[in-house]
Amino acid sequence: PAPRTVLLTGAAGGLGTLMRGLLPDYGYRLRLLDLHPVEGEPDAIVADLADQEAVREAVRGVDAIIHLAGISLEASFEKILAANIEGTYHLYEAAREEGVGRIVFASSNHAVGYTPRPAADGPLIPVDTPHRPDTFYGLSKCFGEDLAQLYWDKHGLETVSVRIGSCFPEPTSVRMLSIWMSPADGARLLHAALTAEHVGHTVVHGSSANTRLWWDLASARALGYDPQDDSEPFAAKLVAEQGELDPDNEAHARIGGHFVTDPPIWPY
Ligand code: NAI
Ligand code: 15L
Repeated sequence: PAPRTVLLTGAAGGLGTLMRGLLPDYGYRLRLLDLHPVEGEPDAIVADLADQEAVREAVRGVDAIIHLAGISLEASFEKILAANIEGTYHLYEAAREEGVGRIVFASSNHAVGYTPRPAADGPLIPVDTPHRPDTFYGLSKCFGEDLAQLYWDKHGLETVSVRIGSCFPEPTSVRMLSIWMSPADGARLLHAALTAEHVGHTVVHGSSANTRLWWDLASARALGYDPQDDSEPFAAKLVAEQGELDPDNEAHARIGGHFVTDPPIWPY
């Protein structure tokens, strides 16, 4: 049976806000959690992932968890350690103790950010490409994926790790044209990840069916994901403003974009 009550962590964030708008249409009842109050949602749980008791209470009784909470850009190792590494561990431990069967984990392209972007006519990046984190942030996503594998192998707790490209209402850079995931496709992919049978620990790339796609969507499609969007209608304007990607520019040569530079250059 499809899961009904789903805990959405990081509900106050950009992606959390988009997904809490879209997922109820798929029939989910969402329980929301964030470090900060969630606008217009007085019942949302306001808690830090550092608070193990609060996390355990938050996961109690849900059918599945969508784990978006955490630091979403590069930060000091200490901050990443607390929010993304220890915080994700607390969530998995609470899920194991409370018998929650499945987590959808928001991993990131930055877990493999040093992977060279494929040539226009070259093969797409496969989902089993080795971890090549481009930041402490990306490293925390590698940890999350490995934690998910451990909890599947040892405890039978299932996870779909979604290596999200860029999920925003519109792509804002030429790089993003290749890894953009429209919010509507994001909701489609989360729904597939929540409902596919026997996922064990499955890693998928999270993007729309972009003309300029860099990575393989096969494992996502195998879950039943059928992306409907393509970034190409945004391409002409972005290329006119920013030019095509320059292979001699360090920040254009790898899929992590500007996260690979030291320090990362913002905005990306
Ligand atoms: P965001 O920064 O807008 O939202 C993250 C939310 O997590 C915030 O509301 C924040 O308050 C909450 N949070 C941070 N630390 C917390 C803690 N210790 N306890 C409880 N809540 C905490 O980020 P966004 O863009 O919404 O991303 C959501 C997730 O998806 C993140 O894990 C991010 O790494 C991942 N992701 C997002 C991508 C995107 O394109 N938006 C791309 C790849 C991955
Ligand atoms: C991410 O992992 C970030 O959370 C998001 O803010 C974007 O920077 C995205 O990757 C990206 O690479 O565009």
